[in-house]
Amino acid sequence: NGKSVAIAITTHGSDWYWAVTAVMVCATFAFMGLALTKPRQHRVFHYITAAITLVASIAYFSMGSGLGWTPIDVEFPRAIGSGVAGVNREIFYVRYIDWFITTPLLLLDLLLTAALPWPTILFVILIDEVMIVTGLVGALVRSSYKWGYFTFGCVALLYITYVLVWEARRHANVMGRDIGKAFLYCGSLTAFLWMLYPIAWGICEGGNVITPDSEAIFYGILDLLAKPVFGALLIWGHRGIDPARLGL
Ligand code: RET
Repeated sequence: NGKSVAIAITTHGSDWYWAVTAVMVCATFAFMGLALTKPRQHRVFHYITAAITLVASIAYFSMGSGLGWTPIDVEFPRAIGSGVAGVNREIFYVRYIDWFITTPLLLLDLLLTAALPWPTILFVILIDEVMIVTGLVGALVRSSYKWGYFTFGCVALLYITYVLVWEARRHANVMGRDIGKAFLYCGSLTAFLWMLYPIAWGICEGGNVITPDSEAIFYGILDLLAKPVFGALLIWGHRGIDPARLGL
């Protein structure tokens, strides 16, 4: 845009992004392999969970390849030459394409486990899409309006967290002891991890406080816990649960 003088991009991030890609690919094969050991009527959670790590594999493949990002002028130039107008930051918009597909699938995994009625599931997923899109737009905006988008996203996350820790948890407990337990583990992990994403956003895309290298580590660890580790825990939790009991 003529006034850009420098771009803060990852310098060591690529190797780490490739390592996460490898884990996501392995997890996808593992979840699909486990699906094949079950009768077809018992595979729904394997399929959803494998789709999540498959999409993440492609997002991480993109970031490892140095793709899926765009330079955005930062509100507070900090990473390089503090006070220099027009300093850019590497914003990985591909994360949000990943999250737009995978966060509804993660919620589907959880809310189907709790056997919530489908209109409730649909509404929670639509609010989740609001959260991801406001995060993307906020990340692409330079001015302080970005914090307005961020606030909308945080309100959406508060609603999702309320459904997970209250409505869905209670519903899962009514469905049976084993279902309640599976939900408690996976729902608690999700409620905790998802609250760390806006913190990461605030110090990366938002406030430009930490470098894109540190961002790679922060989001990478969160994504490994929120997708492959969550997925393994969910599939393990379903080992003795017949999907027919959940109306599936
Ligand atoms: C944003 C910024 C706007 C405010 C909030 C956010 C929350 C994002 C979350 C993302 C979860 C991603 C997952 C990915 C899978 O691995 C969009 C960062 C609240 C909760 C679980």
